[in-house]
Amino acid sequence: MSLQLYFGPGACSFVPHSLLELSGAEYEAKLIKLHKGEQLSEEYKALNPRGQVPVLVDDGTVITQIMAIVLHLDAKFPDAHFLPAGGMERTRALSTLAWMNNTVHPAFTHIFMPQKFTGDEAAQQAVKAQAMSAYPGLMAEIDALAAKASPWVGGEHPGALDAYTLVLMRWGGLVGMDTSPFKAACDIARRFAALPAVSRAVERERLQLDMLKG
Ligand SMILES: N[C@@H](CCC(=O)N[C@@H](CS)C(=O)NCC(=O)O)C(=O)O
Repeated sequence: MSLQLYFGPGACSFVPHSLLELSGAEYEAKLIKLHKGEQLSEEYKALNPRGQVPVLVDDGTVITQIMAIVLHLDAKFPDAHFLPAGGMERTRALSTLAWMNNTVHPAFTHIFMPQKFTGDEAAQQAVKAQAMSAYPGLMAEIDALAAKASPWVGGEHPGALDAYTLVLMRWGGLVGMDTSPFKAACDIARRFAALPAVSRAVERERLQLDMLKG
């Protein structure tokens, strides 16, 4: 078995990165420097023509998209319980994961990379401002989910929802949003980061968590 994960420090690829550490499996962590545009190199685009992280390569098969990668890892390492195993709990967890990936995450893409949406500089500021204004509502939803965690967002085991909570809360702090009202979500992020396996991913990515004020 050979596994490689292409990740960018601080990016959404932290989700599969932390899950791979939790799995205990051997894998190769391949650093892509997004700020240097390495994701746009010919070599990387031969792997993922969309020029994005994460990419998981499992025995030579390339898998992109967090939803697919998380489901793949969950099936590959069932004992790790990255998602609830079945029933309505699994359905709800998948619904939340999809919302984090297709709604909250792209809200940040509008803030980090408004140039993806318009070439007009004034319009870019408007795109950013609009996404910033959505933040408190989106974070309040994540915080409400975190407040019901027992003890993790997906239930008994730490997993994909906790990892995404950490990423999204951290991004909020990074772009100067006030994370202090979202105590339950910040608590999940800190507790997840402190797990010995996850802390290896945190250290490899050199993530600072001091922007989590809640
Ligand atoms: N829908 C994709 C989103 C991936 C994504 O947005 N990746 C970002 C990092 S968080 C990226 O690689 N950005 C670099 C770029 O677009 O140039 C997924 O779920 O994997």
